[in-house]
Amino acid sequence: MGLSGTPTTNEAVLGWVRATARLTQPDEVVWCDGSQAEFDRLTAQMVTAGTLVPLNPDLRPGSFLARSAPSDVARVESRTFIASHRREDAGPTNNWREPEALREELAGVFSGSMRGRTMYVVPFSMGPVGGPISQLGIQVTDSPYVVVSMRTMTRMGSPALAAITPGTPFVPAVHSVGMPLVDAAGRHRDDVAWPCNDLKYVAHFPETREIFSFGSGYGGNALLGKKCFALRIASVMARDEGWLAEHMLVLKVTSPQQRVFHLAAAFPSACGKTNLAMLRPTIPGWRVETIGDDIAWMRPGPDGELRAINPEAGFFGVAPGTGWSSNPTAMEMLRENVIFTNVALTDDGDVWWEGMTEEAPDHLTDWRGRSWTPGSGTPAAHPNARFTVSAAQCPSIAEEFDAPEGVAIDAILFGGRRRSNVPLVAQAGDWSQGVFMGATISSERTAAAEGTVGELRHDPFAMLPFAGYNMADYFAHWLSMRDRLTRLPEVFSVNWFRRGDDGRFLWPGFGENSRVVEWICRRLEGSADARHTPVGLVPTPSGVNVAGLDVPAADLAELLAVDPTAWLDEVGRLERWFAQFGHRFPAELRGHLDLLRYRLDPPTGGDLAA
Ligand code: OXD
Ligand code: MN
Repeated sequence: MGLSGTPTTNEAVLGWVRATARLTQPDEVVWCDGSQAEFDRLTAQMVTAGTLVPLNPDLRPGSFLARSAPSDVARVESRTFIASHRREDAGPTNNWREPEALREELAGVFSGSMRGRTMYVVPFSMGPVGGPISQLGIQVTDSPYVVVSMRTMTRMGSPALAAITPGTPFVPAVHSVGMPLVDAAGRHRDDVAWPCNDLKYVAHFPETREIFSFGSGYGGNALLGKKCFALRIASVMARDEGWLAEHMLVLKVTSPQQRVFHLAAAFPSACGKTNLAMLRPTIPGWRVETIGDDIAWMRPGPDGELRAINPEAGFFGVAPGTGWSSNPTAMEMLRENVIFTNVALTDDGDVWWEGMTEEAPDHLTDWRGRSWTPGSGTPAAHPNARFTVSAAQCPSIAEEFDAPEGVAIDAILFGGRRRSNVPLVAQAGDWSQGVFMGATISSERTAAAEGTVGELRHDPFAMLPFAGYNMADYFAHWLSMRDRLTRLPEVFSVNWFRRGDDGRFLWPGFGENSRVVEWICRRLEGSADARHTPVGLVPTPSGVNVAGLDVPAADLAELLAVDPTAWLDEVGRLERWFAQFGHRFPAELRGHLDLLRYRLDPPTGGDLAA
C-alpha cells in the first residue's frame, strides 16, 4: 500500500503505519487532521451507514445518537491483557500474557481485519500539545465512530502529528472492530450499523508502550487514548519516571474568602466522578470549577508541589443518573454538539435516559431501537449509556483546564460506593496512611464494566482495571512519591453512599457534597475540628456545615460513625485480598493494617483513639 501525500515524513510513523496496513489490509488509508470538515464528512457518512442517527436540530443541535451492538456495551476486563515479560510485573490483579505469544495471536486476528474498510490514522496528544506533562500517540482504527470520538476526547489532528518529529516518542495504538467486509477469498459482505466481533482483545505491551485493541467499538475498549494509554500505559511510564497517572477527577474550589484549592479525587467507574467534577455548591460563597472528570496526570513541579493536568479534552460520561437535579451543569453542557451512545430516542428526535427527568416520556425508542413505554419493564437507556462532549462546552470549566503546567494539588480524595462502614469523610494522618486509604478502597460494582452490579469488590485507588503493572509495586510507587515532593497533598476518604438500616441514603449527595468539600478545605486551612478514629480524622458532630439541610442528628452521627466490629470484618477481607501480592506487598501498608486492627480491638479495650 502506497502512502503518497502523507502529512508527515517521520519514518518511524510511516514505517509503523505501512506495516499495520500490510497486516490489516484496508482498502484505503486516511490521515486525520482533526478539522470540522473531516468531522462533518465522517458523521454524514455514518448517518448514511446507519451508525449515527442525527438528533432534532431544534432540540439537540449538532448531535447524534449511536446504538452499539447489544454485546458491545462496556469495558471487557476479562479480555484486557498486560503483556509484560515477567508475569509478576503484571501482578495477580491483571490478566497476564506472554508478550511473544500474544503478539503472534494478535497478528493472527488482525491479519486482513480491515479488508473492505478504511484505515484512519489518528494522531493525538494527551494534554495540551507540547506541554511538559503531555504525551503523544497515534491510533489507527477502522471505525469512523472512534475517529470522531477521539476528536472530542483528545487533542487530535495536525498539530499533534506535527509534534511527532523524528525521535519524538509516541504511543502506537492499533484498533480494529474486527469485522472485515471482504474475506480472504475476496467475497464481500454487507456492513452493519455497529460492526464488532465476539472475540475481543484489549492488549497492552507496557515495556514497549504499545496498544492493540480488537473486536469492540465501545468506549474504553476503543478510544485508546483513555484507559489504555492515559492509565494502563501511562501508569508504567509514571512508575519509571517518578510521576502518577491516575483515575481521578480534578477540581478547583474557591472559598468565600477567595482562597483557591485544587482537589484530585479517585472513584471507581460510574460512582459520580462527573457529578462531583461539576458540583454546584449549595452553600453560599463557594465556587467549584472543573478541570477533569476521569483522569489526572500528576508530576512533581518545580517547587516540589504535585502538579496535575487532565490529559483528556472531553468527557465520556455515564448518561443515566445525569439530570437537572443531579448535575445541571452537565445538562447545560449537553445541549448541543454531543454524540450519545445507547441512550433512548424520543418521538420528537431528542434523547432521554433514566434519571434525566422524574417522569419518563410516554413513548420512546429504547437503546436497542425497540418501541418502549414506561410499562416495558426494561431500562430505556443502557445503564452504561454515554455522552461524548468537548470539555470546552462545560459551563464550569476552569481557565486552568488548558494550562500545560497544570495546577498544584492540595488534597487527594479516595471514594467508593459503600452502603456501610466507610464514614462520610475522614482525613489521613499523613501520606503513608493516605496511601493506605487509597489501597483499601472497595466499591459496589456498577455497569461500567462486565460483572454483577452491586457486588462489593476491592478497587485500590479506583485503579484495579487500569494499573498497567503489579498493584503491589504501584502501592510502593505511591509511597515513594513522598520523597519526590516537598509539599505533599493531604489525603481524605469520602463516601456519599452510606445507607441506614432501612436502606435509604443517609446523605443527600450531589450539590450537598459541597459541605464535605468545605470541611476538607477548612482542614487544609487548619480551621476545622476533627476527632481521631481508627480509620482517620473525622469531623466532630458540629464540624460539617449542615445549615439549611434536613439531615437528622442521628443520621449525621451514623454517617460519621466507625463501627469496630464491622471494620474488623473489613480488615479481615483486606488481609485476605492483599495476601495475593505475597512478599511484594509493601511492609509499610501491612503495618497500617496491623495498626488498624490494634486500634479497632485494643488488647486493653477502650482506647480507640490511640
Ligand atoms: C470510564 C470508566 O469510562 O471508568 O471512565 O469505565
Ligand atoms: Mn473512568
